[in-house]
Amino acid sequence: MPLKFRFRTSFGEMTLKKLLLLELRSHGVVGWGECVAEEAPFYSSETIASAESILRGFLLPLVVGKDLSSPDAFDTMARRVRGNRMAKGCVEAALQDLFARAAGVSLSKSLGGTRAAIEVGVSLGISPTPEATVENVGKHVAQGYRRIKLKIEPGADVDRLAAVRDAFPDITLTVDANAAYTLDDADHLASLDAFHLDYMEQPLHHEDIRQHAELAKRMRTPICLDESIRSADDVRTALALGACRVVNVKIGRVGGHREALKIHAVAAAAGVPLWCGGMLEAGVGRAHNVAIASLPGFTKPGDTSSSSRYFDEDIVEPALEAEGGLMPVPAGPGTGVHLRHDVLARVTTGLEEFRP
Ligand code: NPQ
Ligand code: MG
Repeated sequence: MPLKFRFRTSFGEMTLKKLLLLELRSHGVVGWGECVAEEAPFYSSETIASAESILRGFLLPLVVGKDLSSPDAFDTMARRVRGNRMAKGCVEAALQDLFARAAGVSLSKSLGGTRAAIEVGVSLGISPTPEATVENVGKHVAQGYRRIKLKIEPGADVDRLAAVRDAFPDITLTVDANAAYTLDDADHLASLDAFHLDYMEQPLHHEDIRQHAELAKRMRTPICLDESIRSADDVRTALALGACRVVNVKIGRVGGHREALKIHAVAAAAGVPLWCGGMLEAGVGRAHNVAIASLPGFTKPGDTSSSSRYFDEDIVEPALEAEGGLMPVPAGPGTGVHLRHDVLARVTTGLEEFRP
């Protein structure tokens, strides 16, 4: 699906979002999952193609034609497959949706959600100039988003932040470096304390929790980990080392809803705030994000902004739209959204069917 704007991060720019959707059917009930891998292995080592291969060869055979008592049964079997969390998360998503629909309850409720609407922020790609950044921030502040996150990279940080803070002294502001800095940049990163950021997301290497703990000692701004957190155990490690004080939860990155719930429990016990990240999902993935973000531990605004910000047309109904920075949690069974098959047909480039 074409994106409405160029999204630039420290690892590149994108204009087209390729979707991998999974529909599972059982006894007349359907469930939908959206794999959050990208085409390129830049945010994560997984790609759409690698996920397809793992789904076909190893994960779908665990569910197609099988009698599962719950989505947890899949998670338990899928443990034999190492890594490939986005592929696993996609299957679990479809199962969670299917089981919730079969039970006639909303996915939010079946996961333990307590909110009727979630607070949302927005993630803004790197703009060419500080002036363009301020303009983009202003537009989204006017739309009511509860937190503005700026993507940053070396050479596009202090100037953008100074301009934005000057124009908007009181907004809740954060940055996300997608691992673009090193510990050698610690003094520079500490200088961003001046901008009173709510947190700084994933400044250092995606596999290095220890270095984030070193950096944390050298600045006041709390660190939020994204890429470095793949599991509840990673959260335990990060908290034990003092590497972060906030956690970004992405269902796909951690391998599914069940692992996200484990993180929710670890964070609750430690009093650590969570928020739900985003992967430029279309309506299926976005609806799963809304459901998980309705849990009580998700106390900071997430990246699940309005679908219309990204796409001219989404593949689901009702549209997932925020107003005044609040996005309603659909109350219907499962994710509470259904597929717009006409829109889907227009963007579909391939279809594969698996039967027992
Ligand atoms: C993040 N997302 O929090 C990610 C990174 C990201 C909304 O900032 C295609 C698919 C391109 C997923 C670029 C946001 C992407 C992508 C960036 C995810 O770090
Ligand atoms: Mg991030």
